[in-house]
Amino acid sequence: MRATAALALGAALAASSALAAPSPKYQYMKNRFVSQPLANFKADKAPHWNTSSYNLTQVPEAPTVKVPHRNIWAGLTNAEAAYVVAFLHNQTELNLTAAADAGAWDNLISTVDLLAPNKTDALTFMAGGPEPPRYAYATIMFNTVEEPYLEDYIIGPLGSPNETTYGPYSFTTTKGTSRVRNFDADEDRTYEFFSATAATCDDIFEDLIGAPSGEYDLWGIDPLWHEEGRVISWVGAWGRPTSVFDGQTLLPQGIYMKFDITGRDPAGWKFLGWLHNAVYYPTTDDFRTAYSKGLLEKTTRNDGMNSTWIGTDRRGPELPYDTRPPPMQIAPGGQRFAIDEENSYVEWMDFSFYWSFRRDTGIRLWDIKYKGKKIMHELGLDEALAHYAGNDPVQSGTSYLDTYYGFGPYAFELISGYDCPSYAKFVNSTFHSNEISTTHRRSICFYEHDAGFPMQRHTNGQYAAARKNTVFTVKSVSTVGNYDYSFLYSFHLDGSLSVEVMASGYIQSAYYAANGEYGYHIKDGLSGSMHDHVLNWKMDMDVLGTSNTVGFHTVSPATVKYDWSPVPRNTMHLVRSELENENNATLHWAENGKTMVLIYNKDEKNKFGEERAWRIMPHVGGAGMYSTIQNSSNAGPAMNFAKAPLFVTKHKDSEAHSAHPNSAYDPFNPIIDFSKYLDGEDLVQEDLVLWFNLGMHHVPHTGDLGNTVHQTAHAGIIVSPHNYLEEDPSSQSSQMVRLVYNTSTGDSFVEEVLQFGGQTATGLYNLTAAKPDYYAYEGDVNTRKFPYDPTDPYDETAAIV
Ligand SMILES: [Cu+2]
Repeated sequence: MRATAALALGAALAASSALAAPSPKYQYMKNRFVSQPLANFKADKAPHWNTSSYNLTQVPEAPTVKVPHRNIWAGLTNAEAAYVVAFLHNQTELNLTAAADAGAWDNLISTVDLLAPNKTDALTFMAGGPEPPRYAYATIMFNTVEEPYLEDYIIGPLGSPNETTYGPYSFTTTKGTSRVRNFDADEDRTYEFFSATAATCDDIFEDLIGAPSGEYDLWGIDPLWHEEGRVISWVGAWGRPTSVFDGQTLLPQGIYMKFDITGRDPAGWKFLGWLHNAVYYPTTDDFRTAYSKGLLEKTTRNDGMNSTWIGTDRRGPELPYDTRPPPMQIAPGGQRFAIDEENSYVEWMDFSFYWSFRRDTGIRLWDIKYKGKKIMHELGLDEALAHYAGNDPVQSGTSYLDTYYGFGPYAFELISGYDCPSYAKFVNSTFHSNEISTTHRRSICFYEHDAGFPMQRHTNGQYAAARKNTVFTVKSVSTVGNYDYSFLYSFHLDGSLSVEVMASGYIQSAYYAANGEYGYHIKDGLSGSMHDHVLNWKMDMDVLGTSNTVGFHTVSPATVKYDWSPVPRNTMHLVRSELENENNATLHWAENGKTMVLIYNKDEKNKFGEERAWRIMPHVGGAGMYSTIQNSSNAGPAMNFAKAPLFVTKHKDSEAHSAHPNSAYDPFNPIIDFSKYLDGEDLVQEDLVLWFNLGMHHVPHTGDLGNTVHQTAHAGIIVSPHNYLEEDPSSQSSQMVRLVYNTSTGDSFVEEVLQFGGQTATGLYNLTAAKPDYYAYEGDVNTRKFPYDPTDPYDETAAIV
């Protein structure tokens, strides 16, 4: 009986809901199509609005701008780099050999770059004080000794030859010196040792993996290990692609060798064993005996050297209609931002900033202003960790600290129409290594693009309104060996600034045998090798001055007794707190996104009494990533910057970067140990620096073949004004529309279209002009610095792997 009644009641409800469709609760919305017209508010309409169509034949010239002050962060000019190199060669005690002639036992200059002025000096200059003198630093490799090392030297002031001095540079280290041991100074000879050892088992190589060892490349762990005072290298055999596609990192072969390469005398080096299919053989005799007894299991070969799957060309059935040209972006109004290219300065809408380019970390932004007020002094990458794991020692022993290789040398020309729209403004970048200055043409791009969704929209019975969401982006891409990292800095009309990194290119993979715990089996003989990417940025914010505080506004559940309610109510409220000192400044994004992280000057409140703040938050790619491994056997304290999503420190000129590229030489004695920056200093109303990490936990799956795709290998952070202005600044944009409905008839046809001066392009567009000329690529420009002859540059396009 009860069941029947329930069914009857359900049927009644269903009938009722069918009759009464969902409707808004607001009375106004229920009477959406009113017979009585409401006042159609158009008071803001100014007579000067020109909503005419835009004539494509009259695209204006690109705006130009004169830099407000000299770019004190601009990289060394070729002449400055040449001067520094010549100056150092004149210092006989350094005993330098020209890099082009240097062997394993010669001292040489490896890198020359600008030593960016201390913030203290930069702020003095921007306040009208003296311009800071320019200094360079050079990393010198001292190889003439039994214990080779690298050390940074400071050289300057530049431009005043009589005053120029030099000396070891240690000011921005935590170690007290930039000197670091190089345990791999004889890599050419160690490779000979590896090869000769492998060749002793060529017959086994041939039987197991189809060719003698000389057909394979041997490389492995990075950084090198130290075991009981000995320097250890593990190498594995990697297939050599026979095509142009350099997918070697997809071709591990499953044979590994362990070496002791301590010291510089090859007589002291030792071969320590073989590893195959998770079985370790301490001697070649052991390995050979096992082989001859048939105890070596023949595992599936990873034979892709000549296969299309390691390539990137199109394959598989064509997709429907996919050969037709897809939608594309054009810029019919021409360039809507102003650049001073010579001084590396740009203005877009209410933003302005300078940029620079470094060998170690690529593009860097300086003195970022919004609406005439500084919001950041410095924004740039400091280090990128890729920490692998695996059943084999090569994957287990790989923790790339990529600034060791540098992002500057691998920031090649961008692909117009793919990396950046063809209408982008492309500029060059230059770095100075091995006494050669190399310019990568068109390796940084600036462009506006449509976000694909409006910044704002609203409709009601009387109007429909929406605002364009045009984004301004600065981008560069570095192909560091197998991986391609895209770096994007984007500026938005609501005042937001976002930082994104995307990864593509070839994964570094593992041989599949016994690796199931460390990755997916993704191809015959191949396993994806799980790894963490953690990329660390320095973001030196100055919000309405340099006295800043980090606040946490947490959305928190609460039970509250109100006067107007007889019983307590379960609700939520906003709980405010502040970050007091560096002891608590290792921050994690709160679960459920409940805590807003704000930075503000407590003395600068808006007229409602709220701090004029900027909010920093994860943007794309989920919550902030940080390293799974907190106490790495590979990278030690050199990766202390990677252990949490966000840190806050008190600015010090001596704490310029979170990492040093040469720490990778000896990561357990890092030149910069970031954890030492967190030493308890007060953080309330101080000059604060935020250090955030972006990255991904990358467990490659079949979709990573042939290349990882940007779609999911994408992480970003965004900084947005938060009670900083009195309302949304994107309402200033002319690029919006309001459709005014004619309500007098009760119909919703459009009576008027308001465009607020924002012009719309019409007419014919020459798409041929928007088509990139891919044959225009000219390669790098290289200038040898020692001996230096600016009239006689020589060309040598560098290989990238
Ligand atoms: Cu990856």
